[in-house]
Amino acid sequence: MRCEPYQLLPLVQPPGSVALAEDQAGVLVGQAGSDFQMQTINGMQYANLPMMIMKKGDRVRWYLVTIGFGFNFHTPHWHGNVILNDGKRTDVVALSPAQMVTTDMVPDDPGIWLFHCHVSDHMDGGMIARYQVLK
Ligand SMILES: [Cu+2]
Repeated sequence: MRCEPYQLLPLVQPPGSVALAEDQAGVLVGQAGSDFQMQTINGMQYANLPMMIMKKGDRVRWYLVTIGFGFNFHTPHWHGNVILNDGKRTDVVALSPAQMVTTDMVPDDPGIWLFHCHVSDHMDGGMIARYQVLK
């Protein structure tokens, strides 16, 4: 089964076509009073990051880091599989601004799964990717 990437939302426009300005918190927002914010994973939005592919039973190491402006707390979350983080088996971790987390996964559930930030505004802003576990 193959899943197509999410459709780009109308808010997403070619780079350079959106006028940006800093709000009071120093966050870059679209002008014209919108709450436009670009939230990315490795610079890509809305599941357009190239598919991250692994095999069932692989030892996968995830390097997570936050870089950016303003409110930069994130909660990366994996659908379908769990990670081992600080001795805890979980499917979500918390990242503070400029923090790095290294965590390990041995995927046991094949398929195409979402990997996204669980902060609602960040999901809305495009902080969504996919990964694939092959049998
Ligand atoms: Cu986030």
